[in-house]
Amino acid sequence: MTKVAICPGSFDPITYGHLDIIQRGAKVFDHIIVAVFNNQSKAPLFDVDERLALLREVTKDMDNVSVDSCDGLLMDYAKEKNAQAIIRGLRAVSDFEYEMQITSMNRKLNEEIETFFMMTNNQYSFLSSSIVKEVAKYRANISDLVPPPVEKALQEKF
Ligand code: COD
Repeated sequence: MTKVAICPGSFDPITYGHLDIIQRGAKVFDHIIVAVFNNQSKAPLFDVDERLALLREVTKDMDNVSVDSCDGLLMDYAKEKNAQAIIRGLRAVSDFEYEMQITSMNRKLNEEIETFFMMTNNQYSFLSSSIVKEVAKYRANISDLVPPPVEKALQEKF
């Protein structure tokens, strides 16, 4: 059976921290679907189409990774795609509480689909889309934080 995992997130925009989780997940699962959701608690800088375009660009050489977007519930989407798993990244203890909450709710919605957590690569443990946007606004060098197309897109936004 093909093992499919969904890597859900806001990806506003994708960083090297996200990319690291996607690449590592792609070594374990047959197929990874990177799914862009609008997180209601965050006001996005990039619209969904812009985020999708950046994700497609930076994952274009990964044969078993595809990119998609969804408006609804993650668990409904995972079922529709016949996915067996959700992949999430963990950076610090502060991520744990939030992840624990959404994973418990997701399991209540569909207990067939497992959530797998991957610890961040140490070099990206401080990295988040929010921090990248914050420093990009002040024209700081972000070339080691995001792939070149994302760096360019951020420069154009600010
Ligand atoms: N290193 C490792 N992992 C990282 C790093 C890093 N530096 N930065 C981010 N990550 C991980 C995050 O921990 C997360 O696992 C993933 O990458 C995506 O991160 P974000 O910040 O882009 O995405 P979130 O946390 O905003 O995504 C939240 C969802 C959109 C997944 C959530 O809101 C959702 O599931 N929405 C759909 C509606 C739904 O089903 N709601 C019910 C859930 S209770």
